[in-house]
Amino acid sequence: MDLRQGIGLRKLGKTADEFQQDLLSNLYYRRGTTVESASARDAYETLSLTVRDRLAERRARTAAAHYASNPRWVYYLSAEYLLGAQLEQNLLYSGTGNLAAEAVKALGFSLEDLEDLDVEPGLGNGGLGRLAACLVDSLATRDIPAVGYGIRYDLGIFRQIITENGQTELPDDWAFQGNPWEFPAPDDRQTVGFYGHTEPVPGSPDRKVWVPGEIVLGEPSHMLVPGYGTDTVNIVRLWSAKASEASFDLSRFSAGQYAEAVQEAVRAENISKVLYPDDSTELGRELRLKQQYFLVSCSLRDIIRRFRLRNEDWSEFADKTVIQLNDTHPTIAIPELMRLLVDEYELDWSKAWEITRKTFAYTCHTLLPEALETWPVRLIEKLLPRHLEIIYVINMLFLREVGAQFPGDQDRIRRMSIIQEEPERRVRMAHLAVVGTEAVNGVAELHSKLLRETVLDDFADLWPAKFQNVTNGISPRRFIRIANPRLSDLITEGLGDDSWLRDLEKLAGLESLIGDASFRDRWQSIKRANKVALAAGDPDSLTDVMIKRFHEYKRQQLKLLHVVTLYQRIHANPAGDWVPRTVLFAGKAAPAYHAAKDLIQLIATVGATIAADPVASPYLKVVFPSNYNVTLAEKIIPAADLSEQISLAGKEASGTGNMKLALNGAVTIGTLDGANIEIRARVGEDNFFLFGLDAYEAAQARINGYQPRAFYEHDAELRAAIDALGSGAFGDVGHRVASSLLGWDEYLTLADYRAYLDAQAQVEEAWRDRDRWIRMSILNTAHSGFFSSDRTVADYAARIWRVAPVPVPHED
Ligand code: TH1
Repeated sequence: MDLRQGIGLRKLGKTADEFQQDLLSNLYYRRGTTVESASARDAYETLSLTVRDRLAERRARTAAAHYASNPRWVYYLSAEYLLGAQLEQNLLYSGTGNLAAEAVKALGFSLEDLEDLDVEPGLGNGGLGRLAACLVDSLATRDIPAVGYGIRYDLGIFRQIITENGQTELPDDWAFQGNPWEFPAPDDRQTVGFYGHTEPVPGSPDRKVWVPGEIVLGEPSHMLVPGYGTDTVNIVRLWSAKASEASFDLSRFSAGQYAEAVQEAVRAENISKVLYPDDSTELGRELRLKQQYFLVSCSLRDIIRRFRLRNEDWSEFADKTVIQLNDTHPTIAIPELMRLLVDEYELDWSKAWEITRKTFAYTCHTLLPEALETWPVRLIEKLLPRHLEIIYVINMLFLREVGAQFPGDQDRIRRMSIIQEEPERRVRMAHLAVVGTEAVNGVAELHSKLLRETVLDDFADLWPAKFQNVTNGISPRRFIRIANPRLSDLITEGLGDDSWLRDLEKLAGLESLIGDASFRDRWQSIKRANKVALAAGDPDSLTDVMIKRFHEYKRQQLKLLHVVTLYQRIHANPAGDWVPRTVLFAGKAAPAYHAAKDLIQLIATVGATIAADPVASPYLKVVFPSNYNVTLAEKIIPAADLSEQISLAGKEASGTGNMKLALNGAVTIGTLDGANIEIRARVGEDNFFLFGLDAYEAAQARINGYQPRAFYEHDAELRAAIDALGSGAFGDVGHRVASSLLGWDEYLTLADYRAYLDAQAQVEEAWRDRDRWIRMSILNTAHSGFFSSDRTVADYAARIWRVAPVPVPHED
């Protein structure tokens, strides 16, 4: 039998009876248990395998179609993936939700019970990791041959517990009970070198031999990434570090030195032990650089192995391969590909450089100076000696090009060099990423513009065509269909079918339903039902949501000042006609980011004070659920009325929570920052509460010598709020937060306070006119279609990757 003619599989069951039989067979043969003794865990594992089988069958057909067409591939390299829970998504994408519900019922369980056992792999920090997950979803949905490469951290982002003492972190051993969604592939393991030295190759001046001092194995496993409404199933391939046999020291073990015997093996396996819990901050630790090189080395070898399955000639490599770098974290891939091509495959430097530059593209996700990675030259020299040599050659040739374009402009050469000289010599990874790629993009219009005008201005002068914008997006399947089934059903009914889930601009059709009073009523009842389900506060109150990582630039402190002012106003006039509000905060702070952790603690303490206060608590409630993650976001977002997007303009590259909330009918209060600008342009100025300085005004305020005290002194309400925080009633944290605001206030919180409170007054006015509010809510959903990650992927495919879809033939 020719297995490539069709994939030669027995058909999986399509009816309820057949699905049931498949489930039973998995229960007996793969789980090794029986109906009588099946626990919920057994049922969960068995159901997951049964659903996975359906996707695996599509996967086999996808691989056959891809093999036959030998297409141009997209490889997405990312240190983080926040994939979210898998069961519900895979039920939806395989179309087996109803069959599954029936089948597990017969076993004595409900689907909801089993979904509660489905742990999300927390292999990322926030927006950057979740973006990677949305993009791989949309790549499959758009039938683009793609693999996402990442690291399989044993411990994901920490589990967070919030108390009045602030945030406590616990390890997240997410795969402790196993993970039914992944396929280990130990036979595709790779060998990764570190440390050591290089030796010249006589007669080949460009080549070197690298003799590593440490060897670590990379073992892959993959998870299936199905497309929605298509037969394509792509994969994400995640690498685990494993010690080689040689690293176990048998002689020490025999001598009773047990700890010493395994010490080298432990060191090797530590590489993929834990995700660094830092978001938008740089952390120059050796282990982090090891993780980056580990990901890159394993993935590039795998990419080359896959290329060579169907191709022989290196001159085709860049035509068949595009590698997208998700921020600078995988940028060491540029010198690594040069090393492989020049040292191992013996290509000329210039040929190798042409291939390398054409193969890579770079997405930058930030403007914050502290998030722009640089690595000490000494560290790279020690850990990756050959790569440093290659970086030096790349830099020399690059600076020669700059010198030719701008003769005598020494200052420009110093600014653009890949090597920073002062105060210590460091490698600027963003410069390396720009020099070694064909395209560079920011993640929202404003961000891409500021990249060209500020941090990368010299590069934009040199290569204007290289710089692009690709505005971020979100998966409508996960962030409305799965998160908000009630609203999704209403939309499907209103639009006549569910094709909007693959073509989100169709939501614009909701605008014509806005005049229908019963549609508006149902819209409102659904929002209320979602609030009841969330159970975070009075479902009739204004649910005011700020969910994101804690960072000073995002300005949770501004929201806190608003809460304190509301509290004080209610106290000053208990009989006033107050709009009841539930303010919901959720988010994690990096464990070493003390100012952010202070804010968490202060918010929790202020919240408890308000809850204990009989005057204010009927109108104002602060809730702070623990452990914000994708699963919790999916519960909060459908219940939100107001979306807080209040970063200092020019600091939030894009934001993606802003898109998820607008899509679910929350109205935004926000600054002219990141993708907020594009959201406002689409949903309309009347359906967005704008306030605050713009990015240019903010930069100018800093230059003009911003004085937070002046705002404090001139605004009695602001003064009262800060004084309350610093009064001692909230302990040392209150003092620290108040004095940091008055002392320096890096993110101009006080400058935007009054404008923010005025905008909040407009929010309350709109909320009191319930019909107006519902119309605003519907218009937000109706005009969020642009923010589908399917559109984002289409943009990358057309303008950066130049790839075409490869459809997978459908089989009934
Ligand atoms: C985030 C940005 O802060 C956010 O605005 C954007 O929407 C998101 O990326 C997706 O584009 C970033 N996350 C990180 C994480 C690290 C370093 C830099 C950034 S920027 C570790």
